[in-house]
Amino acid sequence: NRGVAVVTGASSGIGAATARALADAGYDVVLGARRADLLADVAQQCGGRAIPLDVTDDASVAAFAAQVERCDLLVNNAGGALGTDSVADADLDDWRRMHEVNVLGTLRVTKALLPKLVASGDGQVVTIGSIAAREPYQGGAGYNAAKHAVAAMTRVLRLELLGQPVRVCEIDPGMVHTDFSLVRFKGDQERADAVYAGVEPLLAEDVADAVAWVATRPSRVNIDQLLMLARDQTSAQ
Ligand code: NJP
Repeated sequence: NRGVAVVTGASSGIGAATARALADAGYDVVLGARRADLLADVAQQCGGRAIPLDVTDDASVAAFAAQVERCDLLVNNAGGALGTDSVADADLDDWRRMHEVNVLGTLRVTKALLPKLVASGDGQVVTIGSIAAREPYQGGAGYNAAKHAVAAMTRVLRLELLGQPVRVCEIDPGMVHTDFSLVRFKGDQERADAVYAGVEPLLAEDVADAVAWVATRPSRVNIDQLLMLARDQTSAQ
């Protein structure tokens, strides 16, 4: 047994696949997200424990963290994009939401579980960032900005923890076939499908495998950053 892994946004996509992969790798998995039905299904698939979590809500994060007695691995996965605004047409509500979920959500959960990660004696934080943090693309300024902030916070966290028994990694996926684009385009399936035109996207399981690989390196190894693209994807898609 490798201890307890906490996965945020575990109700679908990369988070759900990661919960399953970490259970297969020998972790007891704690799953958090808002959609309770989906979360319960995934928890059942991986023999894990589902706890309601809204990473944008201080009280929800506090209640979640209070129910996690031990944490050896935190996977900050909850996140996503909203809208396709140019800077000139930016929808401030979409921007606020993207920053709340991706940036402040990651901050809230990490801050709440950090004492338990240190107490683990071999704690790890794996944050799911994005290619958007490396190659900004047109039409996604708000999401690009949010994931840049996540990347900066993650790298500073690693520096803050030097000398303490906690490793910190960011995995930056490119195109992955999940509900990400459907959420981004607010339910417009046609626009969501158009994103993948000409490129076979990664599967959620591909990213989950990477999380499990990072998590199971010997404790002397810190994989700082890992960029994963679909084979035919340009770096700015
Ligand atoms: O998308 P999706 P992915 N509190 O929509 C949860 C990044 N990424 O798996 O609360 C708590 O299937 C939501 O759960 P629920 C992306 O930015 C993706 O692709 O029940 N949880 C769901 O489980 C994100 O960081 C691509 O609605 C909240 C999960 O987040 C990560 O990958 C490319 C929440 C989203 O699952 C997983 O996204 C890339 C909240 N307030 C980066 N709000 C890609 N797919 O192409 C949402 O570069 N969630």
